Parts: sequence; structure tokens; C-alpha cells
Amino acid sequence: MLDKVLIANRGEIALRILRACKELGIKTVAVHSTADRNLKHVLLADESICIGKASATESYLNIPRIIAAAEVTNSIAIHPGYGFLAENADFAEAVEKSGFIFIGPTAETINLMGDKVSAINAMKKAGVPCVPGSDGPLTDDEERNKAIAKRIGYPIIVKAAGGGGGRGMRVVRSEGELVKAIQTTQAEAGSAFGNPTVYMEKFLENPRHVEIQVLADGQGNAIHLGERDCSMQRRHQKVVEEAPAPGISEQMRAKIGDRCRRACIEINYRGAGTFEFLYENGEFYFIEMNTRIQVEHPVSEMITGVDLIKEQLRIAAGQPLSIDQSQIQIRGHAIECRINAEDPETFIPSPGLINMFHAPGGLGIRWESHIYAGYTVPPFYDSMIGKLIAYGESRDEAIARMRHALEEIVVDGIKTNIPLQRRIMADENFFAGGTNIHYLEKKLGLN
Ligand code: MV4
Repeated sequence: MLDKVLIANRGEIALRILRACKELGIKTVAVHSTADRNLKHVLLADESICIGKASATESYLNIPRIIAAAEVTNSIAIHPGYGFLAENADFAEAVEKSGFIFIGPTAETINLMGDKVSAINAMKKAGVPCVPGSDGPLTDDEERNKAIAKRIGYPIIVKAAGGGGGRGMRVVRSEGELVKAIQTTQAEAGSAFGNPTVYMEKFLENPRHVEIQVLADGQGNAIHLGERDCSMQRRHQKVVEEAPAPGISEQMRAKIGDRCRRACIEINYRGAGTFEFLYENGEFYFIEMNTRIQVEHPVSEMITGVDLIKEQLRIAAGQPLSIDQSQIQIRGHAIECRINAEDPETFIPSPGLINMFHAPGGLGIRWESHIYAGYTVPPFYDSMIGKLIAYGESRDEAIARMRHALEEIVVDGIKTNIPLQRRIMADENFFAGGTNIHYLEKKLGLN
């Protein structure tokens, strides 16, 4: 096993990684900013090093400082968590060139998936169903672009190859808007991502966001751990995630999961990964692949019994996958509510002192968070302060447990989105299951 792991992140995911390391007997190094001296994982780590000022660019995004911290602590490997440097190929490369193990895929794979055009090409080649589209970058040939759009059929969407996660895209509903939309998206992409390349897809009006979790060892073995439905979102920020996705049959899961599993083997993928799909009218359409562990990974853990962080650590240590697909059984249902330090009406961040905190509990309740009474949420980073996960044998049981856990939890001193989560868990359409990516924004607009 790995002897010592440096955790290049903060908050709940840093604590989640630390716990997995402790369980495997791995020594831990926390790196933190000046604003994060009192983070729970910093206090629990075997060693901790302050790597810079509060601003993320000076600390959690500061590659030389993180590598220097790995050097002075004799760390073996670096876990990037999610966000920050998790999908930065230059970081993965710098880590490996400095003689450490990057807990994730190779820099080459991160680059392949970071460019959405090359990601789609690779997946299409591997037999993963994709959205009908331009099958490559758009050129400056206006007639060619019009012909592509006509073949796909309006409405279409123009997306930046360097974008992803909702950044750099534009819907086009008729030929008259096409040329200008492509030019504007190219210009925005050039300044935002340093890459003006754009591509085109059929625009799906009312899809759900359904994603497949995979694990691969880079030694010819890969498995999928079923799907998650992440359609309950606002402005590309997920609010609630659940697994399995309501209405997906065992056969559909096996089919799409096997395509993803085979694609991992085809591209020699290593580590944990997520295939993002739009799901509409019973069909899956690949849009992007995430090469990191994701915020919502616990719902997949709850329904499969697999500890995804421990698997990441084992894979990084060079161990082949210890489980094959036949050993993965989907059992029960899990829901995750993201708990944010923000105003539940305006969504404005609400950092500050948590003067009282009561954790929720009970059978099937999991609370993933670094907060404690007396902890001050700093204003410099993401506002997510925890994740409440409810498991049940059925979806109804998971919802009932989540509703009560949201009644039990007390976070006093700052505003949180707990009132919003209570509203969602009481919503009749959420209860019915299968709401699409526009549902929450519509609900918030109307109510
Ligand atoms: C789309 C789409 C409709 N049709 N692509 C937004 C995030 C990025 N990952 C891809 N996104 C979308 N791509 C086609 N061809 C609609 C979205 C989209 C969306 C997707 C997932 C979750 C939330 C979303 C909210 C708005 C738009």
C-alpha cells in the first residue's frame, strides 16, 4: 500500500480522503491555506503544512507549493479530491515528473477528456452513444456549418471544446442566428479557455442528467457502479443527487454501464471516473467525462457497498481491481442533499461562525462534513459545508429518512440551504421521480 498520501484539497472531501487513508493504514499530510488552520482534517492529519494565503490561487491552486510540501514530508502520492487541481493535466504531469503518484488518470487521459471534441471522438469510437453532432470542430466555412446544422436539425447547441460543466455554450434555434452564434462562442471560448475551438450538437430540450460511475485499474480491468441522477440543479450547480436514477431498468443500466466499462478498457483508463449523459425519451447521449472523484460519489457507494476513495488509493498503489462486474449488485436507493452556507432564497453565500451544530443521525443516514460548533466558514472557497446522504431499501424509505434528517440537523449562526432542501424533499414531483434539468429553476421561479 501507499505509505503516505498528501491531500491537496480542503473541506469535506479532504476529511473523506483522510478517513479512507486511516482505514488503510496510510499516513496523511494535510496542506492548507492560512484561512484553513482549523479545518477538521488538518487537526486530524499526521502532518500538516500551511502552503499559502487564503486565496486559492496562492494555496490550493499553487502547484510548486504543493509539490514542495510533498517533498519535505516524503509523501508517496497526492490525492487532488475534486475542484481545484483535480482535472489539471499540468498538475498531474508535474506530480509524476517530481516522482510522486498522482491519484487519478494520466495527464494524457486528463487532456483527452478536457478537450470535449477529443473526448466525444474517443467515446464514439469506443461504442458509447453520443448526441448527434458535428463529429469534430467547426471551421470558418459558413456553408459547411449551415449544412451540419441542417443535417442535425434545429435547435442545435454550439459548445466550446475547452468548456464543460455549462461554460461556453449557446443554443441556436434557426439558421439566421447560426453564423453570429458560432463567432460569439468562439470569441468567448478563446478568452475564457485559451482555445477558440467549438463544436455542434443537437440541442435536447428537456433531458435528465444521468451519469455512470466507473473504476478502472489501467491494467485491463474496469467496472461500472451504476448511474446517478443529478438533474436537480440550479445554474449548473447540483443540489440533490440520487442513485439509482428513477425509471432506469436493470437492462438499460447493464447496457449503458457495459459500454462505459468497455470504453475504459479501450482507452486504458485508470482510476475513478464519471461518464456524463443526457437522458431523454429512454435514450442515453454522452456529453462529457469527468476524470475525478465527484461530490456525489457517496450515493453510488451506498447502493453498491464499494468505498470509492479506498479503491482510488488501491489503484494508485498499483493493485489490480479486486472486484469484477459480477460482484457489483445495486441494492436499495440513496439520495444526497448538498448543504451550502448560503441564503436559501437568494443563494448569496453566507460564511461565518457556526455557533451551534447538531448532526443528524439514525439508520441509513450518512453525514459527510467537516463542520463543528465553533468552526468559522471562510468566505474564500465554495459554499458547500456538507452532504447529507440517506439510504433506504426503497426510494420512498430513503426520502422519509432524508426528510427526518433535515428536521434533525441544526446549523446555527450562518444561513444555509436546509430550508430549500426541505422544500425539495416535500415536492410532489420530486417524490414521483424523474424530473428534468430545468425542474428546480422552474419551481424556484414560480414559487
Ligand atoms: C446540452 C444540453 C442540451 N443539449 N447538450 C450543460 C452542462 C454541460 N455539462 C452540458 N450542458 C448541457 N448540454 C445538448 N446537446 C443541456 C445542457 C444543460 C444541462 C446539462 C446537465 C445538467 C444541467 C444542465 C442545465 C442546462 C443545460
